[in-house]
Amino acid sequence: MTGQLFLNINPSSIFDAASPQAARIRHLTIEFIIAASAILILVVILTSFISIKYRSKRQQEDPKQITGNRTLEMWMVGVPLALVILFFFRSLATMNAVLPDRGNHSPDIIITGHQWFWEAVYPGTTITTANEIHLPVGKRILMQLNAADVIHDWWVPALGGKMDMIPGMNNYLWVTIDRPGIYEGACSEFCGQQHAWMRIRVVAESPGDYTLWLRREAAGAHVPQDTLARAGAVLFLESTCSSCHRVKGTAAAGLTGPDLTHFGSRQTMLTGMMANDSVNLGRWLTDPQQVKPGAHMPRFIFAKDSIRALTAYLEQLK
Ligand code: HEC
Ligand SMILES: [Cu+2]
Repeated sequence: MTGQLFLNINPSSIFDAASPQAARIRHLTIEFIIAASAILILVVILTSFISIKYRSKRQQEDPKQITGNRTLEMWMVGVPLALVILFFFRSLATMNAVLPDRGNHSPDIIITGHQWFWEAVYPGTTITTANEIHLPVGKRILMQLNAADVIHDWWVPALGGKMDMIPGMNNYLWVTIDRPGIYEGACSEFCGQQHAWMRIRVVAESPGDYTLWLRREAAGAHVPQDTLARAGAVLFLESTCSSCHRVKGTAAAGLTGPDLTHFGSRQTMLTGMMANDSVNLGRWLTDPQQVKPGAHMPRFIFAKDSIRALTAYLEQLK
């Protein structure tokens, strides 16, 4: 997979629900599909029947014209109306089940949409990370969603509903993930030039694995030992990378770009655009605008050796 530029995405489907919230939405969707299919079939049968039975025949007068048929009209209005009312209440019930009141529950994770990356903060810990969102299975999690710049929208179909992320406003989603796995989704509100690559990757882990992950994430950044990576660490601070990126435990404390404290432990980079490996990292550092046009990271003019040093440093940030 080295240097693979564009990763395939397997957007999880609402039909592979991996949470009770998503299962409720799937249930409602199936009810909808059944009702809509029944209507479609009825309409097709009636239309075909009428167009065959009453097709124009030679030397035939117009058939008898009917105007006004109260019984028929009551059915024609009543059935669709009953369906609309039924689905109105079914949708309300689903919304209440999927998005119950928060009460005084405080969020378990705060996710902020940025052009074009996801920032994740874990309240009660010192952890801030980006792009790959780790969550435990089997626990009812309250996600707080907001945005730093423009409107984004969180949607991982296998895990439940869609929710807008709006600057200056907090929205919430509940999720209880049934089984470990990687669940993919995408930003679902057009948010600018790189919206299409603003993918979501949720890594759902067993409680044991999740606790281990939390422990690793809470630790400061790995201190590079070899000369190359050490040179990279110096370059990172000198080249102003640190004004946009944070590497916990170093002087780099920038907040406008993704947190890179444990960047080396991520499997993908740039919101799932590509595999996180030295080839792609080299490409990105050589010319971010060529890899992801419009990305809010400037192009630096680096010698090849500097790219190698920065890459070595970043890869060691496990
Ligand atoms: C002006 C702010 C800014 C500066 C300076 C900057 N970056 Fe970035 N960087 C960003 C932003 C914003 C992104 C997210 C881009 C995207 O995905 O659209 C990013 C993404 C990255 C990523 C990918 C992170 C991920 O989670 O996929 C790496 C690695 C990175 N930058 C390294 C560097 C290095 C090394 C330097 C210094 C040579 C640097 N950056 C300088 C803003 C900046
Ligand atoms: Cu977005």
